[in-house]
Amino acid sequence: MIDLRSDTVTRPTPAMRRAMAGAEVGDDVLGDDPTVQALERRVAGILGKEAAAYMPSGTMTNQVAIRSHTEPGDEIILEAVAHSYFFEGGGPAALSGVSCRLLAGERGIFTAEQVTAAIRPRNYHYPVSKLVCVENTHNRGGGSIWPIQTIAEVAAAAREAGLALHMDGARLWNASVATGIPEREYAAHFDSVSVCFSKGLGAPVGSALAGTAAFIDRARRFRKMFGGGMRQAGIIAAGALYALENHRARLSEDHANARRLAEGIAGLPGVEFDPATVETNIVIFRTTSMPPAQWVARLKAAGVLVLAGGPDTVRAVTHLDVSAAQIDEAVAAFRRVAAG
Ligand code: TLP
Repeated sequence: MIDLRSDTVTRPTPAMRRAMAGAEVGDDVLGDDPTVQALERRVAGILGKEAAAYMPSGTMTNQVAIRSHTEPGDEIILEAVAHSYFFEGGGPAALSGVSCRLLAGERGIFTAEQVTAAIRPRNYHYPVSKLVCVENTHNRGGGSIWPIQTIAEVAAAAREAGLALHMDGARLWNASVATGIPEREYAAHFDSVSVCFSKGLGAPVGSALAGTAAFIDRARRFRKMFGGGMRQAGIIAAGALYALENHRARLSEDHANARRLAEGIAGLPGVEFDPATVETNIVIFRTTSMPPAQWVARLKAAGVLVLAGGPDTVRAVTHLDVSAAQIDEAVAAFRRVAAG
């Protein structure tokens, strides 16, 4: 099976497993796991932030960030199909008691004007606008990369009104590798940034939230409250640290493979999308010949796993466990399925 469902499906490499097996550990809730601490320092350094906290998932880093920036009754501004709103189980309402003001983005990207228009006037009839969230790369936008200029404009609009900014950088690594813009340059526009080790980087578990020391101190309280205080977490943090040092630059191979897939399947009967929109490792196409579930089932029978992304879309994601040769096999399977 060629598994293109997500870049979350990767398995730790033998070298990563060795790093994990040999990791020094302590009790991280008591603050003495040296490997977790090394990972947190390294992430904070890469992102140019004072501090970082390791957490079990990207969902938790986003939800802890939202909770740490807000109080119940506040409002956050984010894109209509942002992961934090669309795919995190209603977390903002349940865990932070905030309402979500949704902006319609273009492949997940919105403008400063949209932010300004969405910010509530200071009047006690309204919720208090507190936070703007940006997802870079944008998952449902097809792995789209936010132009740094647009980020700067959105940040300026938010700051002018006294709002904080959070970046869901689950795939920030992909954006940086694709553009050559260092992670810290993107991060400089945000008060907090979450990054994932368990997607393109290929570690088995974990994400980190970065920000000022005071912000991360507050976030650690909510991490504990949400059940994310882990004990000998150095075992998994070692995999994350290994992934960070060894699997970042190679993301360009995943991007090349995504383009190879996109060019191979664009124009097939029933497949509609512009392959030029594929900027990183996510390929999303509209299905016109049969419903997405049928594409998924037929591709599976042909040896390729993908996910239905919406009422008329299918998603394929490249990652370190898929080679260029397997992409060619996947394209051949797509051709067979498209031909009926
Ligand atoms: N995305 C997963 C699914 O949940 C859809 C995937 O397969 O792409 N932010 C972004 C932008 C994400 O894409 C994801 C996961 C998360 C946060 C959450 O990360 P986890 O799965 O670690 O909670």
